[in-house]
Parts: sequence; C-alpha cells; structure tokens
Amino acid sequence: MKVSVVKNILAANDRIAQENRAIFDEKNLLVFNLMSSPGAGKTSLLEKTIVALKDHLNMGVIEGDIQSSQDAERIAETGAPAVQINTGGACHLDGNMIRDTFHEFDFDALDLLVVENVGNLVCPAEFKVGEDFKVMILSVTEGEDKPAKYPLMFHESKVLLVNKIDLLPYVDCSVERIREESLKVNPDLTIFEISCKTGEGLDAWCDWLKGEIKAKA
Ligand SMILES: Nc1nc2c(ncn2[C@@H]2O[C@H](COP(=O)(O)OP(=O)(O)OP(=O)(O)O)[C@@H](O)[C@H]2O)c(=O)[nH]1
Ligand SMILES: [Mg+2]
Repeated sequence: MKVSVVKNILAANDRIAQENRAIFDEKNLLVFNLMSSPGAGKTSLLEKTIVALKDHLNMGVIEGDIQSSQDAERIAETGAPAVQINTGGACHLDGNMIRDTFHEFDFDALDLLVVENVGNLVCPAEFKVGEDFKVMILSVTEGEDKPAKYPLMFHESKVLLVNKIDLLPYVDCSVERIREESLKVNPDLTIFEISCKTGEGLDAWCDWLKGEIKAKA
C-alpha cells in the first residue's frame, strides 16, 4: 500500500512535468535542472555562466530554497530574470511549483531556463520538473565516496561538474577517483572540472552548453 502511494505521487508529478516539457519544447527553450548538496556552488555557477554567455544568449533562472530569497537576489544582480520558490520545508522542487512561476517569464525572450533545485543530494533526483536534462555539481570538499553513497543523483544526471578545484591543494581528494566512481554509476556522464572562484574550466562548460542550446533551437 505504501509503495503504491509513493508511485502515485511520482506518476502524478511525471504527468505535470511532461506538460511543462511540452510548453518548453513548443518555445524551443532548453531547460536544465541543477542539483547538488547545499553549498557545492550552484548559484555561483549560474552567476558565472550568465555573465560569460550574456552576449550570446538570454538565460532565466528559477531558484528553489526551503526559505529566503537570497539566491534569486544574487541572480537578479546579474540582470537575468529570476524567480524564487520557497518550498517551506520540502527538500525538492516538483512540476507544480515550476508551473506556478510561468507567468513571471517571457519564454519567447529566453534561450535557456535553469532550475536551481534545493540543496540536497537525494530527493531532487527523484522528481522531474519538465527539464531536458539534469546537471549536478560535486565539490572536491565533499569526498570521493559520494557517487557510491548517493548513486541516484549521479545516475540521473547528464553532466557532472566537479567544482572548487582551486581547493585541491588543501583537501584530500582525487578528481581521478571522483571520475572513476561517478562513471561506475553512470558511464554516460559528461564531466567537467571547474572552479567558480578562478574561472578555470568554465569555458569548456559554456561551450558545451551553447552546443546544447543550438541543438534544441
Ligand atoms: N573556493 C571556492 N569556493 C567556491 C567555489 N564555488 C563556490 N564557492 C563558495 O561556496 C559557497 C557556496 O556557494 P553557492 O554558489 O552559494 O552554493 P549553492 O550550491 O548555490 O548553495 P545552496 O543554494 O545553499 O545549496 C560560497 O561561499 C561560494 O563563494 C569555488 O569554485 N571555489
Ligand atoms: Mg544556491
């Protein structure tokens, strides 16, 4: 009985996510769902990506947090349209929450919409919101065992960004091990090593993203 209730919730969300996706597809709007543990660097990545690509494309952001509007305010400072969702305790965003923000955006004026999920390495991976694909960030301070311990998020993501590589001299972490452990869970992962602090690796990520946007347009 318990299992069927959970299945019903996921099936209901899948339907709403599919409807969201149909709206995005009609507008040729690429959407990705950005996930990580708290503080791995999601908002920092978006700030850097918006600035790097501002002459090439228009990007909107939906920010998901349990509480506060600080992330949406950070995005708004870059000039990009940003909407904050406060889940009031829920550990992930779902299709309905995303749909409730649609009236805030002019999708015709956007090339890319990013959904920054609630910081959490577990629940966001279980719920679709209508995205083309999921992207996750793991920072080098979190440990090489995370792919094995939290496999669903690695499994569901198309891209893994290994962030904070500027801190590698100070932490006991091997990026090679992170790569190996992540690819064991998901051999199709595209992996970029980046630092949102120094900017290292961000060109390769932005070039990849431009290619995805072009392909959808
Ligand atoms: N040294 C270093 N610090 C970073 C890097 N990227 C982000 N930070 C710092 O990490 C902290 C968290 O960054 P955020 O971008 O707010 O992380 P987040 O994933 O959006 O956090 P939540 O939304 O709260 O889950 C901030 O103090 C950032 O300045 C990096 O590449 N190197
Ligand atoms: Mg954030």
